Amino acid sequence: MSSQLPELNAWIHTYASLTEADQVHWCDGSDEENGRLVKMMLDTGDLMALNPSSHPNCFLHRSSASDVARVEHLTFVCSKNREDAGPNNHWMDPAEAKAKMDALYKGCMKGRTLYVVPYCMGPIDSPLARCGVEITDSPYVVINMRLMTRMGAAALARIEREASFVKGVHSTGDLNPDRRFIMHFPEELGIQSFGSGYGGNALLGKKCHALRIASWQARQEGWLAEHMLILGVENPQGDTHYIAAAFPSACGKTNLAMLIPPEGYREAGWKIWTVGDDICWMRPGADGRLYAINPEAGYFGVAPGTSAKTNPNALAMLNDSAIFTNVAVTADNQPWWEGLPDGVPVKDWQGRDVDPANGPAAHPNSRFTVSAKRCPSYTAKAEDPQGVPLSAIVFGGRRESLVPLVFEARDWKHGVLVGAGMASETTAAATGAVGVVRRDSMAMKPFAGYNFGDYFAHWLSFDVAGAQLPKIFHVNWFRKNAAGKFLWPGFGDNMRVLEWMIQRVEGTASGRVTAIGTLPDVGELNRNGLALTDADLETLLAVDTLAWRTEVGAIADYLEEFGERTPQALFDELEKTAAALL
Ligand code: GTP
Ligand code: SPV
Ligand code: MN
Repeated sequence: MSSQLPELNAWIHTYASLTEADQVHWCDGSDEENGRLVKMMLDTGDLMALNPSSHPNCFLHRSSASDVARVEHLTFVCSKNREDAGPNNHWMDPAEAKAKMDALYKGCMKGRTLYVVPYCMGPIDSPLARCGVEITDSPYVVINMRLMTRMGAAALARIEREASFVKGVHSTGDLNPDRRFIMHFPEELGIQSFGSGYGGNALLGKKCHALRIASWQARQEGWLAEHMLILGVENPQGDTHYIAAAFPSACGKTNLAMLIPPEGYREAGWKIWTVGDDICWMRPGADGRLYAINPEAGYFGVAPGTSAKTNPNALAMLNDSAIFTNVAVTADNQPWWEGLPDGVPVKDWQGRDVDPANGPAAHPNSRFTVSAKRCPSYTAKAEDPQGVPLSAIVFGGRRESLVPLVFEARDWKHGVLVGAGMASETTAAATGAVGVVRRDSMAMKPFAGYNFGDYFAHWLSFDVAGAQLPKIFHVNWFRKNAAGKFLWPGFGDNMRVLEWMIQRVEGTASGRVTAIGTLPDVGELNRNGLALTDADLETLLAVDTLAWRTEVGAIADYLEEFGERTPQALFDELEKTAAALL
């Protein structure tokens, strides 16, 4: 097979030759194709069937033990000018990077099949959507891309029509971490990945395309590509507000996106609708509001911590047609991870007999892949080609101290500063130390495809006459007490914070103005049915002036790192906060 687009055929031909692939298979995304690939992987042991009565059509994949998360130190933005990648990215000269990758790709698919995976990020008929083609030698990548994107014949038709697409090349290679690179060529809309079969390193539509390349494209074209969930909050009157929220990896996007409100809210008629759980592309509409689409079609979510208590919607969608990666299994082959109250794991994520001496039974970054349509709170609005209008944008991180439960930025400019100054404790979603506080502007530190200084300026540029921009908030579900316990119950109870945000949007909550922004005034957060002491609530909503002065200084130092590219407006805004803290 081939396509009607000569440029695409020529590119495939180049890589089929270079990699010396045995055969080339153009993926059509059909059920038959998926069935054939699954059967093949069951035969080779790449997949293991899970219990067919409890988990029909569900499979387990175990990745190589040294290939379990994104590798930020091996991820490069190869722009022509080093300054365009910025201090927030690792940079390599494009020619040098290509030479390195060509050498790795040479002959790497001998005896293997090269899969051509055409995909569309976003509803197939949306003007906000963008397409790509991933070349891969991993059937696991193919079956995941089929769930995570609109993959196959329809995407290929759009690519042939538009004659523009992101070119991604991926080979698992020999999985040697010393020969592993994830390269991005934003000027050419190109991605080259080698040596990993895991998540964001290998499913190129996700972080590589939909964030690193797309953020670069978005800057040129006047939109934003962000690491954000999108949800709809429907009130008892039937009106829905859409909210997008950026939290760093493994900091609660999937959970918030499919939250089930507390009982009192449900009885009153509140509902949460899920549009997306990880990535948001947005642009101003004719009415000046920001309209958002979820470019993905599925969820690649963190398994540990997912339970009927924390995230019942996620649990419900995982009992059919899901792929699990690096979870543990019970004696009767049900998937298992830390945080599930029932079931006893017998094999750990590496297939060994469970032994607490080996650490958790499921890898802390073990994941599930599932179609978005399986989520009970899925809304057909996720397919709206125009996207959904945003009422609020939320930033948040994992901060055991200092940062209050919620505050609202003074205006857009201050909101951009709040996003730029965000910090969070690192998690298992990337290799490296866990629990270290680092700056992670807009949760995009690992994903912005260009200089953060330019990125902040791009954010500021949306504040023009006639714009009806969303209000900007910051949240922190992760404050701890002296004993190291979370102060805020989180999960479904985060609904209480969402309600306050909507009251602010609608102008029905007055709030309490502080130096860092507006917080809920006494009594404004709905505490019905909540076991939270007054003292704990006070801690959660306190602004420690002295500690914030230190934080403001740290944010100033951080913004200085981007030199002249940091917009002066952010320093001016920070100065306002500093003055208010005196
Ligand atoms: P990525 O897929 O890596 O981008 O992660 P994510 O931001 O979607 O995070 P996710 O919702 O999967 O949550 C990650 C971890 O944080 C899980 O173990 C959750 O149980 C936990 N978590 C999520 N929300 C809350 C919350 O409100 N409070 C507390 N304490 N933990 C939470
Ligand atoms: C993240 O790390 O933010 C993820 C998982 O969503 S991955 O696809 O590996 O990037
Ligand atoms: Mn993510």
